[in-house]
Amino acid sequence: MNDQTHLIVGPGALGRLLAMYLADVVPVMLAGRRTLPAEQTLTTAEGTCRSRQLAALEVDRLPPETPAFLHLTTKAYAAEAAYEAAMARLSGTPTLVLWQNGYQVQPGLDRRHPGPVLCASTTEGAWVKGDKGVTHAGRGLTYIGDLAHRHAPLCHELAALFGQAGLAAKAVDDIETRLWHKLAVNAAINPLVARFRIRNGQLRDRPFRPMVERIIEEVATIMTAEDIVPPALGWHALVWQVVAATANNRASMLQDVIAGRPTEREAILGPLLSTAHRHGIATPNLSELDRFLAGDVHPQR
Ligand code: KPL
Repeated sequence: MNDQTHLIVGPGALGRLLAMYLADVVPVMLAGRRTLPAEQTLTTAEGTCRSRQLAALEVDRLPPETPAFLHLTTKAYAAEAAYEAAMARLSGTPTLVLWQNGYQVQPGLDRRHPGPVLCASTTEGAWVKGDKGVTHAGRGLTYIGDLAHRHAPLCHELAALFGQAGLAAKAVDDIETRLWHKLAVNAAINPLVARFRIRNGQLRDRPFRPMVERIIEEVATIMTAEDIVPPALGWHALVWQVVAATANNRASMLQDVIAGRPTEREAILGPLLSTAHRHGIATPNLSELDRFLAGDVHPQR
């Protein structure tokens, strides 16, 4: 590892996607709880295939040299532990980049990390192909910003680097708002599709459509109380636009439920429910989905 290295901790679909693109322009190291084969294949969104050797190792075996950037690309619930494991190995303080969904990990690690902390919100679509590769399912856009509004040059540097590597990215000064917008979309789509085990597009049909509408109403009320700037389209149009654009997708939370993995319930619904509680807002629909995902309610139609 040298002082230009980008260390990516969390070798799931997003981590591997970033590694395969960034490795064209900077030294990259990919770390996880277990070792992946060094030879990784990227199937691009255009359908071409390319392979490369990546430095892939276990977090517990990371060398002490401090990378320039530490990208945390784990699921939200695994981020704190991954951060601790990586930082315990490094001798210095890298710039930390948080790629998690929701708005739970970001404020906590922003306070805790002694160096600069950037947040990324991406619409890149990817899935893993076993241990050996990643498919770039759909091209998206990544917004990069920092909650403290102190690191604009670093955000621009990183966005430019992603551009050189072939991934569209933009430095923004309102990343908090963008994270809340993504959280709102995730809250309106993910718990319902996970509960009813349906693809995103089926939310447009009965009996799901009115359920989505009720969730959007609750989310919009919470956002207004918290002074989150609404999307230019409005909350309803934003959600339905994403549903249409991802109609054929099995959302990440549905994939987690099917695979018996933990879900990002706490990172997505947690900030909404605690904000609602603080403002005295009733959230019967969000709360019921939260209880279902926590395992307290059995599925019913
Ligand atoms: O981000 C997503 C996810 O799957 O987590 C959505 C927008 C719901 C697309 O499937």
